[in-house]
Amino acid sequence: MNEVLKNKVLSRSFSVERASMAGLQAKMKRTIIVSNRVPSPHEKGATAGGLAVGLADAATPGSMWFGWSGKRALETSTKAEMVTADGVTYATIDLGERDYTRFYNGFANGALWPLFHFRSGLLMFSRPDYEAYRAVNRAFAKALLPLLQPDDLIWIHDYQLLTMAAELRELGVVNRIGFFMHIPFVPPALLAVLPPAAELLAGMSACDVVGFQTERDRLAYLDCAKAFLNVNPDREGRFAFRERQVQAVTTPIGIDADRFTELAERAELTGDAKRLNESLGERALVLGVDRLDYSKGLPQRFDAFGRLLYCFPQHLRKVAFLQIAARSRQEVGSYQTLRRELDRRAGDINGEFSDFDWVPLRYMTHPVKRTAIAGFYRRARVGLVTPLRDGMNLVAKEYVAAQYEANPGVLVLSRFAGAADELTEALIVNPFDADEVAEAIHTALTMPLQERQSRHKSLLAKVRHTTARRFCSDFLDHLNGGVQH
Ligand code: ADQ
Repeated sequence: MNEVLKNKVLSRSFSVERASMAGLQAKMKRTIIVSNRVPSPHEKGATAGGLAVGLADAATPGSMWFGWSGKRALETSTKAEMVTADGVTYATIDLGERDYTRFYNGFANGALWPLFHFRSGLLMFSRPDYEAYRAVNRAFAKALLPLLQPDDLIWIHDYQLLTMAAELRELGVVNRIGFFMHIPFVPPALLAVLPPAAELLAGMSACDVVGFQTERDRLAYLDCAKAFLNVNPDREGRFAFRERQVQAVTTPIGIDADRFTELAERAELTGDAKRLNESLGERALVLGVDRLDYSKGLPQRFDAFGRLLYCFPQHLRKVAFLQIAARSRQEVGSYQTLRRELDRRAGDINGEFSDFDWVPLRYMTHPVKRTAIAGFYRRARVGLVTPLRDGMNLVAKEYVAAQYEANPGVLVLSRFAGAADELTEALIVNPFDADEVAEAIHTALTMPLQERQSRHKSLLAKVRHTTARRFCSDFLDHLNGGVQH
């Protein structure tokens, strides 16, 4: 996974208003955030509105953020390096080169990522990779141990760290531990494909609270727990496991919507937005923004755009599709294949439909500044968010927050993104059906203003309700034992 992007996601996710969180923490205990990558305070300002803004809100004074520094060394470090900035302690360890390859590229991104995105055919399992995964989770636990205080709340994030809680328990840690799964969860029949399925579930279930993006994911986890751990969850999703009570909760992630709207407003005035405008002229913009990842359904999306041009020729020369697909995980083979596949399909579509003064599909893989992206969303008449499977998908929420309320664009959203559970006023599509997606783009391009406004109004209200701040406080309330799901 492109770790810089991932950090942005996490950073924004922890975007908790300082005042409110400070109050919360006074009532509660110190929060230790644990994630595979930790945003470095030195990266501040590196990208306008990205890490810089995210970091400011990521963790509140007094809290600690623990994880991998992003650096590779000869061996995985046993002791964390500490940096304090704005009252937040960043504690990081380096990963040994071999651990990085096997844990990160191997088991996390070569086995867990495809499986949890329902792509068992892409799963590459090897025992040495899995052993390295366990070893890195153990190394994280050991390096965190000396930093812990008795009352700390430990909040572990995502699929790279499924077994860390179990390692902490092994080391005698009795603090409350929470885990949040940012990506989807799979039903038992699919999890069974993974040889250490039961061990991974046991690892997660060493927590007090296990959180998911959607109710579907939470129920899938509970089904797996029943099937593999032989437990018996109650109606609230609580079950006893190894003398502890585990509770599964749904706490969907969000964005700081108001701040994103402001960013989009400011972005309109930038050179990037102006250049895009000049290049488009009067044409309607259809926009996709994703990491270059096979879960995002990019080849299918390109095909759908091709079908639009073929089936609805009234849009020829009147529309332009821009796909921003930031390169990620280039060391994993399936990502290299995807890149070649997209190059080919983009070439096919442009070869078929381009004119001497019009290129229908633009596709770029180099990084784009966050402000520029916000401005592009605002200019886009259609936001195309069509992953084949996605935990949530924050691009869908950012697109909604960036629109002009008086003249908003239309979101076309995959039913397999977690965001589709909330954002029901989008045009919901099956991304595997190119004709259905093409029809939805056509509907979006021809939708009357009043309908666009009314759909957008409902969507914006939802994006402003389920914010990053709410995500954090809901989860931490559960972890603090304050709220029952
Ligand atoms: P991701 O798979 O990375 O996150 P997503 O939620 O869409 O997916 O977040 C991507 C973020 O990166 C967005 O904030 C977007 O603006 C930004 N981004 C994308 N392309 C970019 C580019 N080219 N340049 C700069 N920024 C770019 C995982 C899960 C998701 C879940 C999140 C958070 O896969 O399902 O929503 O975590 O939980």
